[in-house]
Formats: sequence, structure tokens, C-alpha cells
Amino acid sequence: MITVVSPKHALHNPPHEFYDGRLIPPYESPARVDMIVAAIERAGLGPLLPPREFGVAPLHAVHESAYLEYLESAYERWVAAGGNPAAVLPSTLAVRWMSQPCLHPLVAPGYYCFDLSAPIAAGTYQAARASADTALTGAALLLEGQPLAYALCRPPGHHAGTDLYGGYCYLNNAAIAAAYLAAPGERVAILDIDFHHGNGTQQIFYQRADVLFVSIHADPAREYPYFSGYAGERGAGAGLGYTLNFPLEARVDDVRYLAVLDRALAAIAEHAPRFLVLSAGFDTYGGDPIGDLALTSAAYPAIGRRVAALGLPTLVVQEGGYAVEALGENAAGLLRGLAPGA
Ligand code: OKP
Ligand code: ZN
Repeated sequence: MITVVSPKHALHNPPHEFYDGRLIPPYESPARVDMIVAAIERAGLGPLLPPREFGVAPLHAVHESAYLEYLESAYERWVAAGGNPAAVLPSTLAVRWMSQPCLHPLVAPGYYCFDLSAPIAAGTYQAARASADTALTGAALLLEGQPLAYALCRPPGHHAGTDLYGGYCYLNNAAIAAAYLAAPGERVAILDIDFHHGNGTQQIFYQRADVLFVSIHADPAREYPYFSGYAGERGAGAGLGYTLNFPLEARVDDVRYLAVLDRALAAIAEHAPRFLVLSAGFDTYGGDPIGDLALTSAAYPAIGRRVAALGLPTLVVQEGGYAVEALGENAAGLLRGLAPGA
């Protein structure tokens, strides 16, 4: 199995995030990638390769041009206008009927983000571009015939929508890869097993029938992102029926989780996709500091084996997981379960 990972992830290192009214050290840290890389090397799971460069064209297939232009220059413009050089974090958010696109450099962030957990620091845009290239390289490997690739993306992507960032996410890596795989008219499925609902991925494909989006996550009635991820959200227009949400109660254990996973996998098999993109978060782990499910490390190889039984070329895209000490073992466990012959 090939892992794609870029050293540029470390360029994204904001000093804080805003959480329940407090500025705290970010849960989403560079150490996460180091832990996963070390575990992959320890387990002998195959080579680690740097990403290729794809330019901006595949980003435009998913994100709005004005949004991409904003992200590219947001930090420099913020600092030049007198914003805190530590990171971009807006004070005013454009919500519902107050959403005119005011692009003043200290205010534009509030038009393009939906929460305060995703500061833009000096190296954020470069890291986000490398993260998207990491996912795209994994997609290219599938198109070249690899059965399995792991895109060790950081920052993660599944909360980023066509023109919104938030939840530690700026560019939607999994969506960019899925759009790339779907481009030649192929059906694709995205299975999102991060603890949090992949609201950005859902929004991007909500009206499309060629890309099935299936997500298993904490019930948004009690967990982030709160305003999206309910079972009644099923797609719209041509995409009606091609979004499927499985909200979970608190403290779900391995047995219960695997039973829900089997239902999600049955829906994916019915779609008969050419490729599977697995948005993989490990914040479903019982020890995760921001999750409330109760999975053990043994769940991840079991999830991997079940997903592998679909028999689909699979791109694993790294999303969340904040129990840093266990993250390597959990990620390597999923990959071991997925790898052919495991
Ligand atoms: C990113 B990923 C709740 C604050 C939530 C943001 C969580 C982003 C998770 N009070 N903070 O899906 O792992
Ligand atoms: Zn998450």
C-alpha cells in the first residue's frame, strides 16, 4: 500500500483555536501526522511518497473561484490591514440575512468561514494546497491501477464547502479527489467515518447523482457541526437519495458501530461505484478528547476488513483524530484491515 504525505503539512501551525468562548491550543496539530507516519513505518505498511503538483484546476472543480482567491491572499491581506499576525480569525460572521459579500480584509474571513476553529496562519494556504495535492496524488494512483492508497492529508478537509471553511478544514481534500475520480463519467462513493459529520463534502455533492455521499457520525443534535448531518438530509434535485446520513448516539461501541457500518456499506454496494473515497477520522476512538463514542483500537482493522470486502479501488483520505498517542496505532490498524491479504 502506498502512503502519500507532504512535509508541508507542518507549515500549518496556528497558535490557537477558539472553543466554547476560549482561545486554546489547537487539537489539530502537526504531531498527528508524525504519529501516523511512525506507526506506518513500524508496521511496515509500504512506501511513503511525496505528492505530485496538480495546480489549481482540480480545486476549481469543487470550490468557487472567489473563495480560492480569498484563501490564497487572506493571511497577507489581514496582516497588512492590521489584523493579529498570529492568525486570521474574524469577529463578525455573515449569517442568513446578513450575508452581503463585504470583502474588507479584516471582514472577508467572516464571509468565508462558518466557525472560529480554523485560523489561517502564515503557512496555512501552502499546507492546504499540499494536502489537496496529497489527496489528488492518491486519486491518480487509483486511476493508474493501484487498488489502495492512503492520502495522509493535513489540514483535513471534510468540513470545507464550495465557498466556506471551518472545523480545521480549508480545501476539501476528499471532495477534490472524488471529483477528480468522477470526472470521466464514473460513479464514485464517499464513505465518511470521521466522528463529525462531513458537512462540506455533503454540500459539495448534494445535487449530484454520480457521487454518493454516506456518512456515519455523532448525532449533530449534540455534537459539531450541529447544523448539518441529520438523517433527513438525503440530497436534492438529481442528487435526491445520493446523500445518506447515519447519526449515532453517544458511547457507541465496536459492535454497534460495525452494525451501522454494514448498513452504510450495503448502500454503497448498491450504488456500484467505480471508486471509493474513505474519509477516515479516528475521533470515534473512546479516548478521543473531543469525541464521545467508545470505539476501541480493535474496531479499526475490523472496519478496514469490512470496507475491503466491497472489492473497490479505495482512496483513504485522512480527516480527524485527536487522541495523539493512539492515533498511529488506530490509523495503521485501519490500513492493515484494508490492505489486500490482511
Ligand atoms: C474536525 B474533524 C465544539 C467545537 C468543535 C471543531 C471540531 C472540528 C473537527 N464545541 N470544534 O471533523 O475532525
Ligand atoms: Zn472529526
